[in-house]
Amino acid sequence: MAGVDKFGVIFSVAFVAAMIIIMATVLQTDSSFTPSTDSTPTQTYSPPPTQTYSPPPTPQAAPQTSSSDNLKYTIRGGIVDSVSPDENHNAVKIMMDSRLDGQLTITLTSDSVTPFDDGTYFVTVDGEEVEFTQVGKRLTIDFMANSQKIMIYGEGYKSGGHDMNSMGHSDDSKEHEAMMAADKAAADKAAADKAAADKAAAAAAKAAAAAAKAPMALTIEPVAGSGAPGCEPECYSPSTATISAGGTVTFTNTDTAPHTSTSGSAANGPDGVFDTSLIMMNASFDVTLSDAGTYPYFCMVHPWMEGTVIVE
Ligand SMILES: [Cu+2]
Repeated sequence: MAGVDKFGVIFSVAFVAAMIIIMATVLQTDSSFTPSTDSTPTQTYSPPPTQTYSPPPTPQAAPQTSSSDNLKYTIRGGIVDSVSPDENHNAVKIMMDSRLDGQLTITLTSDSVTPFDDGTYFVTVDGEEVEFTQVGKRLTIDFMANSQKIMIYGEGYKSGGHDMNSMGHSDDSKEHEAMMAADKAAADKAAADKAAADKAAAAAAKAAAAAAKAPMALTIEPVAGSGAPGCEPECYSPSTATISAGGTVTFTNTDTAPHTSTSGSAANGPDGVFDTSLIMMNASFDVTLSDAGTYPYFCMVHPWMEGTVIVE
């Protein structure tokens, strides 16, 4: 019942206000009006000529809504708390209290928000765009129960004079700023993406370099039959091997003949860096090389056997 009482009070206020206006204009002296608590809550604006439900706003209703700040409207399903210009948004703001699904019909004036170029407006109810019916400047807007705010957006505002144009431009520049900000964000993101890509590429290159880095250990063996000439220049396998500094080369003899791997060359003899001495079949000898460089070697037994170890 509290809700009904509240409505009743509001009806009373609206009623009395309407009557005062009527009395002022029509010089009626009847002061016996009492608020009708029987009005249904769906009909906020009760019968007085100030607000009618007849779709076409009749001329006789005009005097009661002649105020330039007071747009003419009718509503059912709720009550209007206020109708005010929202010049910052080139809109008319209607604050309302609705308990039921309802409908607001409002007639905009040349003093209120002006329509977009195509003569239409953009309407939201509680921030959601809604469909509406427009006949001339009269808009009929359906709303759901408990809706609180209807906004009617247009191109501009005439009531504010030329300030409204700059207001419009202000919005444009805000949009522009937003676009600039968006562009900058996109550019920043692109830069960040590129940086990330570069970083990934660098990491990949580093990984590739690491993968390409010479091993710390490898095995070299004489090819089968190298005990007789004819295997050159690849009598060792691999004949040129690369290891990392500090790495170890394991010379393994998989051939039937004994061989050596002796640093130096057949032509100039051993240089004294390393010498496996004679390695018998299935035996091996490890050589660790700490210093980067290119180390040629040969087989003391079979001088046609020559190879190279590269230390990186
Ligand atoms: Cu040999």
